Amino acid sequence: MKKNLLLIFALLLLSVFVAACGNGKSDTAEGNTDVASADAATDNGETKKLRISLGLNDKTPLYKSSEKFKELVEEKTDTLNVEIYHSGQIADDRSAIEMLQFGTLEITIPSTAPFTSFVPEYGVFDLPFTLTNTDIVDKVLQGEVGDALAEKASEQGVKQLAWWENGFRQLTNSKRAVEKIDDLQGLKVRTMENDIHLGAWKAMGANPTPMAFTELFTAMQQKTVDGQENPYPTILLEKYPEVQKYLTETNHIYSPFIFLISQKTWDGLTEEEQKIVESAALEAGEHNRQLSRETAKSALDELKEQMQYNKVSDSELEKFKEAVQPVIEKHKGSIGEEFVDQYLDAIKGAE
Ligand code: KDG
Repeated sequence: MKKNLLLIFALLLLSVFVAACGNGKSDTAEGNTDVASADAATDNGETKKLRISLGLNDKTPLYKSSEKFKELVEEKTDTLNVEIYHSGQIADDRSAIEMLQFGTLEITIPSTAPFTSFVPEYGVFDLPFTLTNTDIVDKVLQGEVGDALAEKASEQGVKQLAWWENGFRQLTNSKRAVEKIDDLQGLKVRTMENDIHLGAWKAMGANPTPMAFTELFTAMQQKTVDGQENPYPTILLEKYPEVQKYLTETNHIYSPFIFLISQKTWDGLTEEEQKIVESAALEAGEHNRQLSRETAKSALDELKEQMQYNKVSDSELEKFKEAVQPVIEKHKGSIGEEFVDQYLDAIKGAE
């Protein structure tokens, strides 16, 4: 009898001990980290952990430039430890941005499109056919418009440290070649979670569906969507030719990536650490733009071997531009008339 009581007591003690330790996993409402988010910011009291959440995989210029950022930071200080999580392992773009606001994640580098839910002014980049080449892009982003946007980001509890590059977006689909605007009729195109993209593809006759990047490949594989639009490096390196047959060069939008750090994380860094992190984000951004542009060229050559490629003629593209004009007019209001005019003037000034 005494033995049984002792056994029950030992089992009770064990169950209490296990419950107190937890499983080390923490599922935040927004994301899924395999480190307890409570102490994620510090490794062991001496170093601060900077986790970077990316939507793209570890073959892309975005990931390789994040490795460059890690190298630049860790060669300058041993008080910061950078960890890179790719393919949406921690969260999709919008959830990652919310985690930065809460301070449960340190860094994310999304396209600007999902960020417009937080700062509408970033929607200028979603106005189709406005940015037309990388020289103009660099002048606009490194000028007043770029600075004004970074300033607005800080009102949302995140700090934009640098402009990186996603690139000029192109269309792919599994149904048919898109030579003219009529070929878009009824095509189920996935768009980023952004009303301007949605409105633009509707205006061109497609049947668009907004979707997080993390769900895109499966949606194409299961034919829930016919197509999507992304820059050449993403199309190639995320293996879209496995599930898409047609590639159409449209250059309909230029997407920047924005290097965002949680304001809470930023405020927890020393002045010296802030200098190191900011200069690393800027230097890795220069590396990223160069790598992105080189990769876009080589990726197109490879994609032409794997997909049926066509470029929409300039005359036909005029019909695409005409179709989206009302969408641009409509969203001047949601973005802010004055800021859109400042953006369009900056483009004219850079031409
Ligand atoms: O990490 C960035 C991606 O999550 C995403 O922003 C890429 O352009 C993109 C898309 O189509 O969602």
